[in-house]
Amino acid sequence: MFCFQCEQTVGCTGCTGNAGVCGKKADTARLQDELTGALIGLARAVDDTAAISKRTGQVIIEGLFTTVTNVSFDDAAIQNMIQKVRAEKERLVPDCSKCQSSCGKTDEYDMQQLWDADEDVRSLKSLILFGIRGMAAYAYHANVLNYEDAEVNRFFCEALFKIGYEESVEALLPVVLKVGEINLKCMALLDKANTETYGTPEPTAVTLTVEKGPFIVVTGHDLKDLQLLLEQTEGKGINIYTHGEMLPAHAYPLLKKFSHLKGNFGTAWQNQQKEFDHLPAPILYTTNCLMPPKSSYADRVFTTEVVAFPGAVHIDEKKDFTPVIEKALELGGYKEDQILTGINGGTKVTTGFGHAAILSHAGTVVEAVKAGAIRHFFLVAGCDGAKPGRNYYTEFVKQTPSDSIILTLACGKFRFNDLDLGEIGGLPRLMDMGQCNDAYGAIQVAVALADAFGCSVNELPLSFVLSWYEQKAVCILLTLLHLGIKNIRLGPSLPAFLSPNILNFLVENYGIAPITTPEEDIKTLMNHS
Ligand code: FSO
Ligand code: SF4
Repeated sequence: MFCFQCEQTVGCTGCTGNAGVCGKKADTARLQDELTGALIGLARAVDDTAAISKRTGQVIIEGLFTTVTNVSFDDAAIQNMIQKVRAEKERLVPDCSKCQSSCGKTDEYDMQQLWDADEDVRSLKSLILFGIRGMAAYAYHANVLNYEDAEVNRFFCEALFKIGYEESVEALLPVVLKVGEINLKCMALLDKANTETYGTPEPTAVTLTVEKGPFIVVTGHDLKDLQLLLEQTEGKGINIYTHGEMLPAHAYPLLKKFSHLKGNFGTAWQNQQKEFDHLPAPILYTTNCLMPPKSSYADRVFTTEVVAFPGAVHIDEKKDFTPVIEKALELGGYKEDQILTGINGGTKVTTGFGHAAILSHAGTVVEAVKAGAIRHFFLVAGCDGAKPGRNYYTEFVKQTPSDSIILTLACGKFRFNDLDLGEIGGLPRLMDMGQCNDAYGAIQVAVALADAFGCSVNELPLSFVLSWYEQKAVCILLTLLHLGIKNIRLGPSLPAFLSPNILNFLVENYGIAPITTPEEDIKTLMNHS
């Protein structure tokens, strides 16, 4: 096997051998390559991307999402997905499979060609592929709420086609940046889908205490699954707790009205094997990040949508959560209330500072900057992971000066979101904007501030300090580059799929740099603007 799509890849070069660090087996990795090759074949069969049908778009989105890190470990599910892709191609070009003198134009792509390509071409194609994999997750969540964008769907096809066709750095570079451009549209679509369906997020305090009695933990990003589970558990004496990237759900008016949506359990994804050990409750995974379950809780793991693990009960599209509900009642939960804490000992966290909430205080913020009460903004955001170097982000936040504001989003925030950093002018210094896709909101805030000060985003006293782990972080990074954002700090290590030349290009054109130490980076970043 060969896979180097996430941050924890072996030796910062690539997972090979029998299994990856994430627990993905060699056979699964090979099937994921086969699926990607089949998707390229499908994209080749769409002879007019302008006319890509909703059905083809959905198959491509589902197929790409299946290959994101920590989503599907189930070979049978991936094989089914490959068949679905092949069937869709057959529907589009039924004559190709019968052709005696095949021209090869709609052939599936052999991913080995990509892994063996010239290192700069491989680097750019990887950026495109991993970027659209991350973007597919966002498009998928929007789709389940009945929102879709024809331009986004067309681009998945165009990008897949280019991965299987273009061979020059010059032709691939603009496609890389276009992933960022289209991902901005895709995140905007999901923002619209979430807020039009569930209301505008409101700042909300969320307890980390788990009450006694039966409960269910819901993790991942899919708000629709949470909504359906809340409806099906209402009045059954079962409480619901969010986990990981589901935490921001507490801020949506239509979800917070359910009184049995009680609080948040646990911290970021990489702690799940410890935190779920002997948990007296089932866990429903709606997206990544799923780690291979330990035997002490494997019987409580339930998956849905594209998430799958061999042996775990999968809730299909009928969305009957009865097996999860029965498991919660059988396990019974804790006998007494459990006052749990975050990583730094806090007993509650806050979320819901989306772009609308922050921009409703835009006047106060602008005045505070003009009066010198706010000297700097830091967006400390992105994914968490297991590497020890990630303590940097906790230390960074702790060391930021008291006249700075920290905006955060995604699962990396669990390293510091239970800290009380005080307030500036009635606004908390630490504001959680939501899930990773709410990077869209952070961009809206940055653009609005730049407008208010009559300058560019790069001229604002604003710095981006990002942590990455998997492919959604890749598409968000590409969006920031597409917007021309400079001097991003990225860690805990740089992606293995950036070749030295491509990295140089990013350094020279965007000033992107690896994190160093909190002291050094705070000093440098505050001097930049
Ligand atoms: Fe984290 Fe996992 Fe949202 Fe990712 S839970 S690592 S970038 O899936 O998606 O932040
Ligand atoms: Fe390795 Fe990451 Fe690929 Fe898993 S997803 S095999 S950890 S590079």
